[in-house]
Amino acid sequence: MDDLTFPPGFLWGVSTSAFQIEGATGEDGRGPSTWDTFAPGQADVACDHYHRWPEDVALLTGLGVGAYRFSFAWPRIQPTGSGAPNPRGLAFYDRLLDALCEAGIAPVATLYHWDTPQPLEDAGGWLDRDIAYRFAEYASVLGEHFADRVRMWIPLNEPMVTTVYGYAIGEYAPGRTLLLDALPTAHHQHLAHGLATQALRAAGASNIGTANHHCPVWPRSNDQADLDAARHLDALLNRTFSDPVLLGSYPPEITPHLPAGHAGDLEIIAQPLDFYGVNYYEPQGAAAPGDGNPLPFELRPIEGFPRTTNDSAIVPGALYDLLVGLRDRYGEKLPPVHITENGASFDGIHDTERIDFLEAHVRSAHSAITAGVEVRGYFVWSLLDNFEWSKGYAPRFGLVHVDYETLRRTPKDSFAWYRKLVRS
Ligand code: GCO
Repeated sequence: MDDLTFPPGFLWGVSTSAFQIEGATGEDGRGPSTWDTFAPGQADVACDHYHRWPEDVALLTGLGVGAYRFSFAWPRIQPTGSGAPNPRGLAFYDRLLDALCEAGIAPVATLYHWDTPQPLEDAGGWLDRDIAYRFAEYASVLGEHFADRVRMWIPLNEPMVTTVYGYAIGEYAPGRTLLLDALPTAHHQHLAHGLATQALRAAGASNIGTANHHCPVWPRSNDQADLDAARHLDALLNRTFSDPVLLGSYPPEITPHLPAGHAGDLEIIAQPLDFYGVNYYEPQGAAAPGDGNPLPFELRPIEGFPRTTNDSAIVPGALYDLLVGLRDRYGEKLPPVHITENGASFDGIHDTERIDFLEAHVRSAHSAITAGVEVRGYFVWSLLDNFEWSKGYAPRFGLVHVDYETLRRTPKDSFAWYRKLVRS
């Protein structure tokens, strides 16, 4: 990759999330989350990061990254989702952040990566507007305690995935199958994002952005019916989650499904952002719906590309299209971009496929920079093999292999490759 030059100050990092790596789900006063309910016991140990974090910080140091994106577990900080913070929960992240700062690694904090405190879900979860106000209180707690050390803040990870996988099709916690009736959860997450951004700033935190999942939608053909279906799916997966925060509006395709009175919240939702975080994995195909389909589109697999062990199509060029597309759609309203997640699952320690995947995607991002998109950072998903949600531990996304019997960490070939890239 010696032929590529990145802008000065370009941030190279890696990402993880609390539920996927921490384990220790019953320790130090942590309360149950929706994922403990949805996948009982499955992440009780995970990578045991809760106890092995010093080793993991040493891995980050060895990797030489400038930044580490992690998430706070809401049920560690507020075991029931509201009220006074749990001191032992705060203390865990104090230890982690102090060690990162000492190692010269910028902490990039996600406030919510899907582990909703179960009592809040019992009260309606993201279907209930009240959760946005609970989230803002949680954000103030974190802002007041950690603003001195966290370098970049991301209120919610991938609200699209919570709405679609969590509430529309039930593949993720809390496992609801509401189809388009899930859309109020998008609005309440946006409101939570806006209120949390205000609360963080009021607590002295700066550098606040997003981590939105973007999934370029490819129509099956150029027939009008397929193009219309793709436009609908693109509204649902992408614009429903980027337009409100960047433009203060919703795409017309989805407004009939939003809560009454939602427009009054858009000013809070469209807080100015310091960066726009993009998570990219693969495009999604779409076609006109068949008879009896209650949705205005049908999902189609992307064909003709190699695939990861998690059955994702490998399409590096779509990252370029996505970045340039965001710039073209939002223009001046698009803040500087960070690629807050990109990665792939492959097996083995000698993971040439992962190196090829990452190299091709970094090149694609670089082409977008050359085309004038202000991309300021790139974060690999993930540091460690970890709990891949409904797929369990089979897909391996790490630069570091985890033996789930012994919890031993072994850097893969991709770790050495990334270290070299970061250093150069
Ligand atoms: C995400 C997810 C990660 C997944 C990763 C791989 O933010 O999409 O945060 O939790 O592990 O995407 O599927």
